[in-house]
Amino acid sequence: MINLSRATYDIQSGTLTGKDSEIVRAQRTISNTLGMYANREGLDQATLDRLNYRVEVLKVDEVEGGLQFGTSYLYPGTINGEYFMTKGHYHAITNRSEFYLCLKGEGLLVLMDRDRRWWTEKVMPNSLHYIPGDVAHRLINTSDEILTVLACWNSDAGHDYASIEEEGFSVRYFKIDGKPTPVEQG
Ligand code: PAN
Ligand code: ZN
Repeated sequence: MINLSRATYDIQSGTLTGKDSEIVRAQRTISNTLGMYANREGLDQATLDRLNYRVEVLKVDEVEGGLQFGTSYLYPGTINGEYFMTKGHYHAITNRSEFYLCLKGEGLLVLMDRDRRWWTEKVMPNSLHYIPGDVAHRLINTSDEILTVLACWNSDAGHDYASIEEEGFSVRYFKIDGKPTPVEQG
């Protein structure tokens, strides 16, 4: 017997298609993510209502040995000069790793180890990024189009957002003279 696959994946657009019950879709507006930006002064309602990013993920059981697969769409823009970014996280099970593959757009993948040492990788169409365990990761969109990134990670990994909410990343990226510029944080 030949069965159909559980879902299809459009490698051009990142669109995941399958049963509604098997695909998790989530989105975050700027009002949901505002706390992570350095300067939150003077933002109007239209800015707060803008989409920061959205994700679609194929639902699988969160078991040891399982794999999760999904797409992140990070919108373009800045908040008082700081590029739109994802919240960023460590994995809750600290040794769990991940691949990112960029489909469209341009940006940076910010990585940070437990000693708060940071580095970045340039994200562009077809760039493939390996994120080792115990390394915090965040996408930054430095372009004028949506940054579309496929991700595959251990389904039991979990997301530790709290550490980043409390301590932040040790670098932020601002658009200064039109160019992505790192500003180190304490
Ligand atoms: C990605 C991220 C996705 C959204 O699938 O979850 O880009 O970013 P935040 O989770 O930081 O809000 C991933 O790294 N999964 O582990
Ligand atoms: Zn992750």
